[in-house]
Amino acid sequence: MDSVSIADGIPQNPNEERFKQLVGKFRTKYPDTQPQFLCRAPGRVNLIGEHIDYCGYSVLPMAVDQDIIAVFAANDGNEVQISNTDPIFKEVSFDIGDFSISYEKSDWFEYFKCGIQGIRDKYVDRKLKGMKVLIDGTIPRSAGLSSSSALVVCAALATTINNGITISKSDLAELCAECEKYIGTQGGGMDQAASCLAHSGSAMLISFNPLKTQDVTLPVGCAFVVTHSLTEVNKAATDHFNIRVSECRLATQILTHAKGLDWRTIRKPYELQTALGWTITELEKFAIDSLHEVPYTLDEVAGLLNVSVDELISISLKATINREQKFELCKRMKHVLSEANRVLLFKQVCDSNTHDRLETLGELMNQSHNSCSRLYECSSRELDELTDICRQSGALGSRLTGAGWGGCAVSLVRQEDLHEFIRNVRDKFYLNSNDPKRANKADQSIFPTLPGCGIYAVRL
Ligand code: NG1
Ligand code: MG
Repeated sequence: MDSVSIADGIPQNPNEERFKQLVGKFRTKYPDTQPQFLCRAPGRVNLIGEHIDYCGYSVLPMAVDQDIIAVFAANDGNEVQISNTDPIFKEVSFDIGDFSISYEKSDWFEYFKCGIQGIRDKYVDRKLKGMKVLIDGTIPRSAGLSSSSALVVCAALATTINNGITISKSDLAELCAECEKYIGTQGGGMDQAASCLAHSGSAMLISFNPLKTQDVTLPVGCAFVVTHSLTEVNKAATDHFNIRVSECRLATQILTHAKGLDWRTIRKPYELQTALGWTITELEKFAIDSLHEVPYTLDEVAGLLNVSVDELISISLKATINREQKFELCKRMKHVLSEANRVLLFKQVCDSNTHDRLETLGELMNQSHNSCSRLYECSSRELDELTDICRQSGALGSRLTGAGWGGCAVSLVRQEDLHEFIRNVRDKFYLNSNDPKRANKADQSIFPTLPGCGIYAVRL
């Protein structure tokens, strides 16, 4: 089992100075307590495969250097005390055996509670110890780079270490994918798997049912650049994300029923594809032939499945669903199934030796963005503008990354064009726009990124 190993002492690495400073800050914050451990969980940038992990399909992200770090020590009693090096995040304390998670406000520490809850769920018979924790994060928030999952993973990891629990990285990833749902978003498992299982130097193909990762070597000569659109969306506080998850589920259930299979148990496109023994493309064709372009009402879906609207809500949706909600089933399936194919093609091209590899990867990324924007409708005016500017500035491909509706884009750029690309995008999107916020944030909003490593822990 590939469990999380704990190194003795702060390792010599590019983070060494930051680690030492954090340990110093912990001592200032909690003067009576010796810091015992440090653990770290990275964010990720998704190169391709958007909004398909929760449909059961493989995705292709890589971990980034930006991360969440926790320095911590056991408490004598049950109390968990958490503070953050950034003073905008308020401190809290609660009882490790008795707390609730509120997703109405989605405060930063609610994600930390999710991680602890995941460990409580798995190790129900253990009495967990309290801890004093100092958190430091460098992942921009609500930017599609998985700051939320990094915090959940970091919390779950700290809780295992604080209680002497050994867990494999895959189990930790799966547990965190489940417990992040306590915050209210019905995500797949991409972010937690990337954070737990990444290897430095490689992107990764993540497949689900069961969770598996394969390292993907990116072609020599390409660079990936992340650019922030400087608009944010809090997925836990809006319903865009969960509506998309519901649309994929309802579409699957209608198609499943049309094939005479059990729509109550088959809820993800991948499960239907497997049950039918079809290829992705065969399912895509069937979906396009079967689903109409006009959005569906709850009444219509319930009628197609021969149940009442109330029954449909209790089987497939949340009780809080707005009954007037319209569901775009055809467009969403077209995106999911074409995107699932693009991920496999992207992997194949990375593994091949063709001379035009970079152009092909770029083209797949552009197609992915188009599909996210037009079919999945998870882009934004700013992200469309930013990705256009990136393409005009020399990117071979550019797309939104993460859930979308704001946040970051990722672009594929030839190594030799990198500096000029950054200069052009900086001028066009940030400095010469009419928005002073963009000019002020230009420097922190563009960064090239290499595939980073996954979680690790240090005994101090
Ligand atoms: P971000 O970008 O971190 O909000 C979300 C989901 C992923 C995946 C992507 C879209 C969570 C924790 N993360 O990521 O599982 O569905 O959107 O591809 O819900
Ligand atoms: Mg997130």
